[in-house]
Amino acid sequence: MQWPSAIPLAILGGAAVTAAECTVDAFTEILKEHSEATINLVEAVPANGSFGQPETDIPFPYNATSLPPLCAVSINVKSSENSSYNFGLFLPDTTWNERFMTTGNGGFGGGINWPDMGILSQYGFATMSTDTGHSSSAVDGSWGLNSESLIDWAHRAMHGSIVLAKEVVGSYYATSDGIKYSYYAGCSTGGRQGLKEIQLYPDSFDGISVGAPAWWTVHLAANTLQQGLYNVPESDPKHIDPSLFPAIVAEMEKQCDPQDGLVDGIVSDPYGCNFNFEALLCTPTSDAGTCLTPAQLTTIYKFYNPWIDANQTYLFPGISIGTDPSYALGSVSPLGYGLFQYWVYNNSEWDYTKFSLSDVQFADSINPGGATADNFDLSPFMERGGKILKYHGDADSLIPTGSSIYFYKQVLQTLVPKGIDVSDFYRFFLIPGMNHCSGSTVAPWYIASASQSVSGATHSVPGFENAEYDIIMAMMKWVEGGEAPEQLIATKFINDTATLGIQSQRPLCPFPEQAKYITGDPNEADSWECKSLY
Ligand SMILES: *[C@@H]1O[C@H](CO)[C@@H](O)[C@H](O)[C@H]1NC(C)=O
Ligand SMILES: *[C@@H]1O[C@H](CO)[C@@H](O)[C@H](O)[C@H]1NC(C)=O
Ligand SMILES: *[C@@H]1O[C@H](CO)[C@@H](O)[C@H](O)[C@H]1NC(C)=O
Ligand SMILES: *[C@@H]1O[C@H](CO)[C@@H](O)[C@H](O)[C@H]1NC(C)=O
Ligand SMILES: *[C@@H]1O[C@H](CO)[C@@H](O)[C@H](O)[C@H]1NC(C)=O
Ligand SMILES: *[C@@H]1O[C@H](CO)[C@@H](O)[C@H](O)[C@H]1NC(C)=O
Ligand SMILES: [Ca+2]
Repeated sequence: MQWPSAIPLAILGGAAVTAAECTVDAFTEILKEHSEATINLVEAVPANGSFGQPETDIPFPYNATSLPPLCAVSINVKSSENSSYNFGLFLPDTTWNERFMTTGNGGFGGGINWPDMGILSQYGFATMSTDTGHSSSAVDGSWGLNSESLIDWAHRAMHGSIVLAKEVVGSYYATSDGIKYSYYAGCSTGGRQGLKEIQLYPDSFDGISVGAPAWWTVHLAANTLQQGLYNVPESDPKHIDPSLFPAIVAEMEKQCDPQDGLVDGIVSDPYGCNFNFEALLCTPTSDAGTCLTPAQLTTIYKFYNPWIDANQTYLFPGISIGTDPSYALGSVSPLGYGLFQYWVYNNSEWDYTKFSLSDVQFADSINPGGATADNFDLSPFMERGGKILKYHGDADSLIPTGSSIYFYKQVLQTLVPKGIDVSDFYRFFLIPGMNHCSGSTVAPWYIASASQSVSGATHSVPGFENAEYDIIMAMMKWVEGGEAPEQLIATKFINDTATLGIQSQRPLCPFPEQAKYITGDPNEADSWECKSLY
């Protein structure tokens, strides 16, 4: 099947389908065999309508807007004696594209991701998101004192929601062949959820798009805690006041921006940059407030290098060079110690200042909820024809970019010896300059993935609604058309507002290739080429 490089949206929308009524009665009938399931709500949303639960949905306290006409549904499912989870569905009316799309969550948050569902429903997908079995903000892990809720968050709510949602979607629409393709798009915890699902249940999806996956649950939290502890107490000579952070980033940009071949305000090759840390040291003539003492430099060394503990135990990669340390060094985050307090020691008073390697080893032995997505043998997913598109911002201050590189290399080490060409089903794109899941002041970052949005657009990349620019469409083209993406083009709109026009576009290349500037206007994608550096 030959796919045009621009897939008209009309191809994505299927033939007009008819659907059941958007009423509680209709869904009661659909769910009649499921005593574990209860209907929370069924609401018909008109064209250009808005839907959400802003008063109660803690991580997503705003509505999906500009919606196509659809049926919004929420269902509660009992998962054990002591736990239940909810999932939401957006079921587009006649614009259904005969495909199913699941999206994910962020941090430790519990809530249905109506906003991302809304964006994805614009393509015509029947979309689903689960609250993962609890209601909380992204940094609150206290609900994990209930071990059943922990299992729900780790994988049970996601899988149970997928299975039941597919059944509901199949019954709701009167088509003979049901759901044609099933997809997933999520970032951060959403990235972990997608990887975990295909590791446990390779048949759930035909394709997944996962960003900045928080896949190494225990080590990620341990590292977040460890990084915060590098910079406390404030009385310690090693402490770096946040007012010094801009000077640190500036020195990294000064040295590493040019080393990638183009001075453009973007450190595009943080791993290839030979950064001279000692340039940060104060000299007798330095301006105070722009440089570091030797004690402070050790903090910066630790932060930007892998965490390797006693007996050469590799714990986690460091933050990539050029990344703003404000998030991870600026405070000790509950995303770090919360896991230990509530999920490992079941003690909200556990003193995280005494944290050490033995705590990580104990947490590893518990593996709370079974959340960690570390089964690197992805061959069952490959064998059923599944495709993975993964991406990670090179300036991610929340989840070190290196953890995605580490995962990719672990998959290679598992599958290459079996004679598998990993690029046949798994491609991984670093996004230079992008922070966690989205955003950069100068770099092109927008690829219309989950957890990304720009103002002035309902979905996709306005003016470029095709598989070269839009990761959702790239995934569909790979799965349905058999054509793998050789690159993706990221976009930076002026002020991240689509209606203001394009500031710059640039290719993202499958790891370990990198985009190198060739000639012409650096803001134009075709002035760049993907090159293999290794
Ligand atoms: C859609 O709704 C918004 C907000 O209610 C409104 O400003 C806009 O004019 C509507 N657009 C159309 C095409 O009806
Ligand atoms: C959000 O959607 C809900 C459900 O349709 C609606 O009741 C509410 O008015 C909306 N809120 C806003 C701010 O649009
Ligand atoms: C679940 O509830 C039962 C009965 O209330 C209780 O005995 C048990 O300890 C609870 N389990 C958990 C993990 O909370
Ligand atoms: C390091 O290895 C030694 C020898 O096997 C062992 O006794 C020690 O407990 C290890 N240290 C840690 C922190 O795991
Ligand atoms: C905390 O509870 C979990 C079950 O939720 C259990 O696996 C773990 O061993 C407990 N931790 C301690 C220190 O007792
Ligand atoms: C973009 O935002 C900046 C800062 O808010 C503002 O000064 C500038 O006028 C905006 N540009 C456009 C084209 O709106
Ligand atoms: Ca550069």
